[in-house]
Amino acid sequence: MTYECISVAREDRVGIVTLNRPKILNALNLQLVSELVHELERLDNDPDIGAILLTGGDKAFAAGADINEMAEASAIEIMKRDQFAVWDRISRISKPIVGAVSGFALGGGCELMMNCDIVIASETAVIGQPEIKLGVMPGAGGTQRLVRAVGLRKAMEMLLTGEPISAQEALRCGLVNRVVPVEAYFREALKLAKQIAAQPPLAVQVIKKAALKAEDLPLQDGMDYERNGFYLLLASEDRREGMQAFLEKRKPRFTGN
Ligand code: CO8
Repeated sequence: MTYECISVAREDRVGIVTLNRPKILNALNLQLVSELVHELERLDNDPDIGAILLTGGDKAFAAGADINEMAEASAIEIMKRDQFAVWDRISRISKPIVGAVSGFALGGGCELMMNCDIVIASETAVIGQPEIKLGVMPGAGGTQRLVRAVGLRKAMEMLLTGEPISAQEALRCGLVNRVVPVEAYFREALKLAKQIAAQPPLAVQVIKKAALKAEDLPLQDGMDYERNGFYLLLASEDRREGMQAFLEKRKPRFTGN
């Protein structure tokens, strides 16, 4: 499939997806989201890929849903589009997604960033949920994921004022993992994605899934879930290889089995 709104590349075992509508600050139209989900699922099914890097441009990760596409549409038309059915598939990607975020990450852009498992931000990142200023509200997880990420009070302030926060503030409240100069954010994120992609693939996916369960499940249910994953990995060939390599003082060769 050829893409118009994203570009794709690959380095070692990392699939790199770049949002690519720079003139309009990577505003998320239906086509972009559909291409993005198609590519994420393709990478998820590719055994030669161990992690995904999702990025935009230096000026904008994504400035939100494409307002041109929403401005004239009726509520019923938007409901019938059921665009969230596609969107929700992003949260079912089983491989880790590292976000490399610079410039504007607003509205749907912030929601997309929150779908990343780890985020490296540039010092220039501006992050927020400005929907209230348009007379609407977040629709792709903004109220739910932001509260979980930064806590109720901080999220409430961001959601009700619509004012964005800086990269440093996002770091303080746990919304991003690391803030680096704009020249370095992509490189840092790629380095991290490569490090994860070199880990045993089964363990990576089972750990990601279990960690995400912590947001939904009561503690004991989460512990039970974790334990099942633990036993499952004990049955893997990579577990045998990992432990054998440790005992033989050599580098392990993981196969994903
Ligand atoms: N939609 C459409 N076009 C946009 C968007 C957008 N979200 N953001 C920027 N653009 C366009 C501008 O219209 C402008 O186009 P043109 O050159 O033709 O005039 C171009 O991008 C450059 O933008 P600016 O000239 O405004 O650049 P500035 O640096 O002056 O300002 C801002 C940058 C502050 C980011 C400003 O553009 C802005 O406020 N943008 C809108 C941000 C916003 O409100 N986002 C939330 C949208 S609603 C939403 O996301 C709901 C999510 C629901 C779920 C979505 C699932 C996909």
